[in-house]
Amino acid sequence: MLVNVWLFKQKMWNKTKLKIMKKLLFVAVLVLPMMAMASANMKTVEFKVNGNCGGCKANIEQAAHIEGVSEAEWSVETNMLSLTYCTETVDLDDVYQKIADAGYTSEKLEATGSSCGSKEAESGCDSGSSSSGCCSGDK
Ligand SMILES: [Cu+2]
Repeated sequence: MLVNVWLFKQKMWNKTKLKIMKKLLFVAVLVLPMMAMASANMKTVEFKVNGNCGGCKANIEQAAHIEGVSEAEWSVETNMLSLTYCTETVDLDDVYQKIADAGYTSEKLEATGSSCGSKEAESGCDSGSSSSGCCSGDK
C-alpha cells in the first residue's frame, strides 16, 4: 500500500517535472532569439575626437547622440568617444559629420563648425583660448 502511494507520487512528480521542462524549453526557444536579436544590431565603437574640456564633452556627446545612438561618452583625458549605436539605423558617417558640424575634429573628419562657442566662458576651458577659441581642436 505504502509503496503504491510512493510510486504514484513518483509518477506525478515525473509528470510535473516534464511540464516544467517543457515550459522552460518554450521560454528558452522564444526568449533567447529575441534577446539575441535585440543585441545583435547594437554595436559599440571608440574613436578619437579632439577636445579640451567639460564644455567640449557636453558638445561632443550631444552632437554624437543622433537617433539610434543609445550611448555616447567622451573622455576629457583620453579624447576617446565611446559610441553605442544601432547598426541598422545609424550610419557612422552621420555621427562624424555631426561632430564636425559642432566644431570638433575626429579621426575621420575635420571640424567645420566653430567649437565651444558661447559656452567657452562658463566651461572653464582656457587652454589655447588665444588662438581660435577654447577648443581649437589641436591638443
Ligand atoms: Cu572646451
